[in-house]
Amino acid sequence: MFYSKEELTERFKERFGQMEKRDNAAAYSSMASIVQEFVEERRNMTHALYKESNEKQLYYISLEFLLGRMLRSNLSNLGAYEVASDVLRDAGFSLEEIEEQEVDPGLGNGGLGRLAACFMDSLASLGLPGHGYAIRYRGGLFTQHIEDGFQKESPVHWITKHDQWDVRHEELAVEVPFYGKLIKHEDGAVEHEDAIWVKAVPYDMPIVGGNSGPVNTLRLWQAEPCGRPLPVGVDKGQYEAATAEISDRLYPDDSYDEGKLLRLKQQYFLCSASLQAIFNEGGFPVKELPEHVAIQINDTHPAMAIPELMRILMDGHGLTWDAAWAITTRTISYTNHTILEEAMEKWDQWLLKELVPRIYDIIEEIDRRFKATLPGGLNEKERHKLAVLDEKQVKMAVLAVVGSYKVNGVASLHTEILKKREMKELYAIFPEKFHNKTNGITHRRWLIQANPELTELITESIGDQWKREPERLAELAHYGADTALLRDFQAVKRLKKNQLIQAVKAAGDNAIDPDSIFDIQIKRFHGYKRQLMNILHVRMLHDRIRNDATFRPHPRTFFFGGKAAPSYHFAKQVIKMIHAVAQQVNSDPVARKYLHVVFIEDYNVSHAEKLIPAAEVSEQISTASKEASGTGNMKFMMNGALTLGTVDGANVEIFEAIGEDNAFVFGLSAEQVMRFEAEGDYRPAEVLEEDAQIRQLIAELEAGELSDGAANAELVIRQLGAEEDPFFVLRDLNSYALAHERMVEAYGDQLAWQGMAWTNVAHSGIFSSDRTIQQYSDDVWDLGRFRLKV
Ligand code: 26V
Repeated sequence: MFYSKEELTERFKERFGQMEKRDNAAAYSSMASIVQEFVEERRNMTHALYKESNEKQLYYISLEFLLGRMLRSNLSNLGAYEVASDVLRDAGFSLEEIEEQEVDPGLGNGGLGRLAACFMDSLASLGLPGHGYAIRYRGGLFTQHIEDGFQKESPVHWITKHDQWDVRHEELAVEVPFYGKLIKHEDGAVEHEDAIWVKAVPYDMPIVGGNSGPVNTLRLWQAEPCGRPLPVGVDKGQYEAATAEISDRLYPDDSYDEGKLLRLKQQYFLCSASLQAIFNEGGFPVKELPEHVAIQINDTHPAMAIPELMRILMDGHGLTWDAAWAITTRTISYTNHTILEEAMEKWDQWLLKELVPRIYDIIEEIDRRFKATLPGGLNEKERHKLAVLDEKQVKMAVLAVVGSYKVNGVASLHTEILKKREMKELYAIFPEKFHNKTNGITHRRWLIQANPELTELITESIGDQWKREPERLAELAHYGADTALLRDFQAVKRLKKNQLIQAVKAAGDNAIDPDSIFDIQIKRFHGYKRQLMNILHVRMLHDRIRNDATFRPHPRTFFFGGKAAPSYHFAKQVIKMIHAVAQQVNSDPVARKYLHVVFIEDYNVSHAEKLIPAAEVSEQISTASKEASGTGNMKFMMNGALTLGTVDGANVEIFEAIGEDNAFVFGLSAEQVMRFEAEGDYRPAEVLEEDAQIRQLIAELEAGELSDGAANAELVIRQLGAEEDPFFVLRDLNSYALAHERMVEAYGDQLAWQGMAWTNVAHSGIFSSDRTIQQYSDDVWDLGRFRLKV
């Protein structure tokens, strides 16, 4: 149990009294440090409990953990939000206001990083011994500023501003070897000479779940110089700078081509430090590792955990190759998060060989042995697909599949595409490894914390057991025809819309109509996510309003938010285009009664927590087959927004759960897209020939109308034209517009609409990450449940 009101008041007064300035920042610091110390103690107790039990532990290794703010989440999971709120109120503060003092640590790009954070929450909430390993980047993802409609980036150093939730553990530091050369002895022993060592210092962050379960650990590694003598010729100053760089900043997700060396250093640094720490925890004979430890690698980014584990087992513990391989391939499992070719990691062989010679050496042997086991009769293409080393590159996805005991996709369509297409050859060899684990989101952060008003309404209807067992939200289905309840539900949405309006007002936009339909697309900017299609459609609506005095649709507000990777010029032009259209629409005296466009600058987890509860329409419009799962789609449905989307990723399972008539489905199917891609016979020009409205839109684009001057839309025009519209924007635009028409019509019958929204909430329980994590535990990790007795 957390402190009583009296205890907490006393503690708060004591800390706050010592503050120099008695403002919101001081109130935040005082409260946060009290909570931090409380959970840190629980974390230590949990650690002792795990050690004593000798039960299997899971380590989730990920280059990204997109946590969001901690104070609310920790208080809420401790069941202490109310008491903290009361104590602060008595002291003249509002908890909601002081929360805004907390820097949102952006240690992730998007879905993959946020998923890792949701998983941490679910592991702790289910009482499962699962811990995260990551890098303590000094700078998270860049801050986005909009200047004249263009995205500008600036670095953020969250750690300097951050009231620390993590604790440094110097005594648990390990050392990671880079460079140097290998000396191979006749008996097979390998020595690594003249290596340059980097110290990895862990900072441990407590992960508090709901349900008063154990407090797990997210360990963040910081790179520092270590005391070993440097090899001759290595300059001390340069060494120190290069060391600090390793944990300096998170890579944006398209910069695979830039600064490759540093990204590779980060990956090995994380893998090596984490594996060494796992062995240092110890408590079991090395050969029993798979019975005591499961390691999940989040995409291929930490795939070097495979050769690193081999290295430790062979060079450190003297195991033979076969013994080490048997252990490795029973310990490590891999999740794939994308089929986009450009995100499939490949490293130049020479780079690995130079930077991590022993690791390269082991990868070479993995490849050699694997190739030797391949059946005869494979054609050239198949052999390429099955090669770890291919055309002077190391293919991390092949390494990850070969070295893991389980491989999964993140939604059922995605897993099928992996099996039938992207990894077809590997699947033919290892059919038993492949499985699906549809993503989930923590309903604690995304419903209980972000939408307390809806939480209360749900609890009034079905009691609060659903908080522990979110699938019980299904009981809400019995009340779907209760008009009074649906009216209350509508009132909650209205309230959340007004709260959002207030937040956006603070950022300078005064013109949002609370009666308008809140239509939201928030996610990273990418061609396949098709923010372009959304904004082109807004422009089509604007044209119709101008040209047809009888067309006076229900007012709509279109919200956009998201960052484009700094070197992704196309995506940055789409951001510019959204601002250009916003400018036109919002300043048009007629159109602005019906349309309003808002761009949320520097979109992050905290913004998402305000936007999603206020949403009525959830835009999930990726080109079918491209979005591995999506998790925003789940957050929206759980908050009663209706999905307007393609049959892609987890949308498929959402539509299955709620029935297609409770969503607005449109566009090409994954199969159609893949067929077009295989045949190469999609011709955007044919779409233009048939559709005068789209033709006009393109003409406007070419004339520079949508972008303050043609030059700014050059890449967009090229993509839609010369580059043959690779994401099928023109092809799906018409069916997208029709889906919008169906949506607006449905909105006209508010009672029916609320019923549909209610159905979405009722069937969102299966998208809780508690379900996902339980499935991973049952099928992959085999963990036992714990309770912390305090
Ligand atoms: C790629 C790279 C390339 C090198 C530089 C750093 C970097 C960072 C990230 C990535 C790939 C990101 C892949 C990703 O975020 N996938 C998303 O994963 C979500 C969780 O499974 C899923 O819901 C989304 O559909 C999927 O796009």
